[in-house]
Amino acid sequence: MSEKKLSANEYIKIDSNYLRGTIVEGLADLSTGSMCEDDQQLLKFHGTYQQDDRDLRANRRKHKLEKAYSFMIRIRVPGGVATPQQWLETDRLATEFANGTIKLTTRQAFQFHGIIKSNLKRTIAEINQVAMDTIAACGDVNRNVMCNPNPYLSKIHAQALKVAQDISTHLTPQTRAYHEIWLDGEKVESTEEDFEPIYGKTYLPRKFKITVAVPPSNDVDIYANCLSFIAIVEAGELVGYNVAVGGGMGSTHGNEATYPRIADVIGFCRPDQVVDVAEKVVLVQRDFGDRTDRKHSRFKYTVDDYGPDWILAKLNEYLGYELGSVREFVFEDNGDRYGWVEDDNGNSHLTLFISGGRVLDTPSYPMRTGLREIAKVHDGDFRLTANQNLIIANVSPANRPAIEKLLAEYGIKDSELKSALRLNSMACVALPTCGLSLAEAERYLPTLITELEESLEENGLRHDAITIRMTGCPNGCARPFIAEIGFVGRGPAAYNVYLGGGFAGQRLSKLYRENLPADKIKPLLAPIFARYAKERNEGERFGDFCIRNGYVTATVQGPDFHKNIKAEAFAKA
Ligand code: SRM
Ligand code: SF4
Repeated sequence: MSEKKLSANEYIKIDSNYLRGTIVEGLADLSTGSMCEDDQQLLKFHGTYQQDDRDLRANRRKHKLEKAYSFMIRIRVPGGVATPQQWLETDRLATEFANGTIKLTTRQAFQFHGIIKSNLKRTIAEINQVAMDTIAACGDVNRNVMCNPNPYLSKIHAQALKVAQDISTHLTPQTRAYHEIWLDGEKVESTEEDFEPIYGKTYLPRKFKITVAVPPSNDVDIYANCLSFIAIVEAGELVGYNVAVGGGMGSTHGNEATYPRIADVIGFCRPDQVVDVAEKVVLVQRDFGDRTDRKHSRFKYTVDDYGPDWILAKLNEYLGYELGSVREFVFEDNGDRYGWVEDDNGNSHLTLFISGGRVLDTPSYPMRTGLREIAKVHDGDFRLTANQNLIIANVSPANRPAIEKLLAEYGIKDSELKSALRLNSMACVALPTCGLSLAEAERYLPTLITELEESLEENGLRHDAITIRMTGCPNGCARPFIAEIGFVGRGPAAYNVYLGGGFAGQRLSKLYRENLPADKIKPLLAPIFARYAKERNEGERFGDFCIRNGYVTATVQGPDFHKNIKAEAFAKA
């Protein structure tokens, strides 16, 4: 591997002087709305992506205009916890600089879309003024660390959140470039003055993702992450964490060397070892990840190339001590628990379904305004979930009537009004901002679910939770390959359909139909829903039912993923 030429991004990083590149000069050039190619790559490390409005592309081309360039900004929110003040500022910035919406992402972060170049610096600076930041929200570094977002429900959750925040802080890049470029920090004159103690000059081969989960909830989808810590509770006390490595979703149509992968649980560590373990796993990937081919550089491929046993041995060597044996744990689901719950302290928490994670006002549903008014009086905090939903958390008994009044006033409806299928749905951004999307997702899944709800109603399945996820391409940003029903965009209004994922996100789904036109989805699934209603075993989940009845077979993990699933799909078509 070392003989092969490094990928182009490696040289961009080496030459960037710790992520500076020519970003400052590029921002100053207002003759174009875009940045040069190399700086676009570096900007990701600073938490922003150059995009263009794909709905406007054809028209602008016709009129010989530059693409409608703008920037997406991702705000890191470790563990997904934000104060009411941070919510209000995010809301203000969405109006002032972005497209008037706030996107809650599948990794518990905020995103803005539609920021023009001349507003980029000011927006990032103002995000930092409310103690949030965007560094390492994207790029070849550790990303937003996810954590089960209900810490006040028990002391275990609070400990897990603390661990997630500690990992996040420890793995945040140290380069002063971020402060220099966006916050007018003091300029560093020579490379020697800057230093990345963990990452080094070339950072990681590719993005790296970490979660902390508290069973029985797998809402952070540990099996889809590079590294996860699974809290182990014995006799009511947190005794440590199982360590899982090598999960990931991204793949590319037609490139069978790329595939989604479920993480392996390889060991156990004490709470005080977690940050060290996280660092050393990152170092193993830094040193052994493939830097020659970005399609093969995620940690999941390092784990497959060397094998989980080798990874464990190397990790133990880097740690200087050995991980313990895996302890028992059970995950029951990977969804959110909707509605109000009360904790031991008498505070309440309300989980709200946010379709596609998009917080916006429509003429019939002024949700964003309602949440803004709630933030003005809220004495607790807001929690973003890994399912793109929102928890109004830690509402004191005294304040709950005021919050309830505002919820009613703005029609922020109870989740009970929605089908269990919808409440267990996720869609990635896709069109019009994502440059990689091949089909709609966020803008189409709600309509498709309305169609599917008709057959669920006919079969008495309205209250049966089934996980359903859609992405506009196989990068898998809404983790479709572990949903019970997954749709992955192939082209305009055409999707690969996957079935058989595990309800707790513990098993990959399998390809059931390839390149299916969107209008054929309901006719395809309606008969399966009908059989499921009649023939399922007691408590049997939809994904398990699909496997038991031969719609798909259970997944074979690893590099043969595509070969296996294709043979089956074609046999059935
Ligand atoms: Fe993602 C790239 C949006 C979670 C796998 N993802 C992108 C980009 C930045 C497109 C690009 O590179 O130009 C998308 C921006 C769209 C837009 O307009 O906003 C994008 N990803 C998202 C978000 C916003 C989806 C959402 O609707 O919530 C999620 C932001 C998470 C965050 O806050 O950090 C998001 N992306 C994920 C996840 C889920 C997760 O992390 O749990 C995955 C699958 C897990 C994984 O990483 O394996 C994911 N995104 C990818 C990939 C495939 C990586 C790979 O292994 O090949 C890409 C493409 C790439 O990196 O080259 C990608
Ligand atoms: Fe874009 Fe594909 Fe990710 Fe959806 S899955 S946001 S289309 S990269």
